[in-house]
Amino acid sequence: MKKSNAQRDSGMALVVSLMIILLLAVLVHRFTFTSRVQVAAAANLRDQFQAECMALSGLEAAMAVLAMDDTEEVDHLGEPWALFRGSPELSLPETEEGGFLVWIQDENSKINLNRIVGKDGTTTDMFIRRQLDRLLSFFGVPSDMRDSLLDCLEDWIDSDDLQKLNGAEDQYYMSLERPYHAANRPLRTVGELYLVKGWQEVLEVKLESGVKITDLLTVNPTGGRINVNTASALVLQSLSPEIDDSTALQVIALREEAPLAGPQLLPPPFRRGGVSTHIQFSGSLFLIQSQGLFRRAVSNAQMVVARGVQQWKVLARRIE
Ligand SMILES: [Ca+2]
Ligand SMILES: [Ca+2]
Repeated sequence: MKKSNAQRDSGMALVVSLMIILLLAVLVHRFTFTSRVQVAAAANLRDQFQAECMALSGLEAAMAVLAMDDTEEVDHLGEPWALFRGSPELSLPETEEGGFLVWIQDENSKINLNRIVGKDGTTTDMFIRRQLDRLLSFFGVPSDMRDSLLDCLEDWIDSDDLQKLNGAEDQYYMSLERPYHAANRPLRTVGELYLVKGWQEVLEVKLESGVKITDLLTVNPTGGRINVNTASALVLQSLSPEIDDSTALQVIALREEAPLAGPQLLPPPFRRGGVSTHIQFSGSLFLIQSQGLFRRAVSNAQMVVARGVQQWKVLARRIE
């Protein structure tokens, strides 16, 4: 039996209506989805902003704790700045309040990499070179490789383009698959060592204690002296081949009894020529690391501050 025209038309109308409804349903769904994504993105952005504010608050709180330190001639690990951790009780994820975790480190507890090259930009500071050489040996780097790593480090920092015996200048770096220039200036971050020939491997070495070599190095302008009240046993040992691990532990036991204010109580190797002019008993530069947390958002901030006359000076500040 043939369908009448009217029946055919109403069938078509039904199909068209269904298609329109389907199209509308798809559009509404898309619109709702986009709105939901936008709402979630806005919430994430808000949480991230809150986390950043928390990280910045951490820096300010740390500055306040440092400013309370009224013994600038002695800085040790029992002082409030060294023990300050921020507000860990508030830092649990999913809390409305959020919080910040803070670590303050004395940069004079670390070896200053940039000091291996003198202020003139070309000469070698043999004390720092030997100190770095010993530190590398503690991380299991063999002698010939240490020579090469230190030559490459000097070439990277020194202003000239003259390659040392085992070093590397532009000639090497520009021949790489992804070429780049030697910096020919002081390092700006410890992480820059990854660009220096041969260093990547040693940067990834972790001692049993969990310590990495980068934990013991700085590029901040400390002046190069080591604070014996805050330096780790490895950094103390790096000062001289005469300081073995038992001598370093002896110093740590001494300073735990009472902070050291001068060289009088230190074992003899610390009081000899070269070493005595490379140690101090306080910190001049401090690194503040702050982690802000809000719900699931995390933000990291860093600040380097120098102790000046009656006030602290901010040398660098970075938020990630
Ligand atoms: Ca102090
Ligand atoms: Ca150079």
